[in-house]
Amino acid sequence: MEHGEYRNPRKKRRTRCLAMTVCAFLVLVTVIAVSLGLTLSNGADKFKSTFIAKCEGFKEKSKRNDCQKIWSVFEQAYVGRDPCKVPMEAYDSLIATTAFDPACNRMMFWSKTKDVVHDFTEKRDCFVTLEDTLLGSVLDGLTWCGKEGSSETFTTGCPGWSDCDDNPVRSFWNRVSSAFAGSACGDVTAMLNGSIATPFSPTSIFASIEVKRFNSTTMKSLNVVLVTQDNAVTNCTNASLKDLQKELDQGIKYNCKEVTESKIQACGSHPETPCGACW
Ligand code: N1C
Repeated sequence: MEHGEYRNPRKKRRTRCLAMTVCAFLVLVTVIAVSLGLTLSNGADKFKSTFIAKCEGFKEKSKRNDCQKIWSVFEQAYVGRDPCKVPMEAYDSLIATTAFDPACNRMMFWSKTKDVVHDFTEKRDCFVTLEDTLLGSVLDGLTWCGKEGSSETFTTGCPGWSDCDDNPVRSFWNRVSSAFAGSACGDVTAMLNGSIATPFSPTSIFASIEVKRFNSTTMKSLNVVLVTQDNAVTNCTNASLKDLQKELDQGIKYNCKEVTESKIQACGSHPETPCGACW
């Protein structure tokens, strides 16, 4: 054996060991990247399939909805856009493709009382909230956004409610609430929270969008149910409720009644009592 061909076995082992480490590292990186990619795209696919499934499960008398069409009109509102630059008008065509069935005398609005209201409306089929309509029921509780230069829907990393005004979720609720309130007719009910200092809060969707859309040509009265705890904090003389009366279109009658939460719960558990007779 010539001198130059001599190999140090320890050096050889070290080289092999290094190669294996590099290899293992590369495999690990690939596995992480692939699974991250899958999780992200699964998130988006899952969002679309949730949307379609909820949409198809939504039962409307006499109507079958084209949920694929509704999905594609929906995603056009935010896909490929900066998630802080989606104004409420972006959902105009969505609203146009999914008109509300008017439910005169049974419409229920709310602010800061979501749980009490839905607990009640689930048990008794007396009132219709926005979550009982197709779009409201499909999108309640979901988060979504797009990204510039991408054709995907994202469900994580989206701007939060207060990060920017024109985010896809906030603009959606503003737009759909505006349409829902615009269709209000007859005697309308609103459940407000009597356990907070300002039940009619200017920053709420109820105050900033819905009340402004109430129209006396179709609406007869607004009946506020102020939901109180047994030790009431606020009553119907609350200053913010005076503002609510001032905001209302002349010609819409205003009523306010304090009702304890326990009474509303008891009401919900007696489905045999006629609607509305509970408070
Ligand atoms: O800001 P709010 O209440 O006054 O909005 C409530 C008001 C209701 O009358 C509904 O018609 O606006 C409509 N609405 C919804 O139906 C709705 N479902 C789920 C507004 N927001 C809705 N959400 C979510 O609740 C939404 O993502 C936002 O975060 C809250 C607003 O609730 P709020 O402040 O108690």
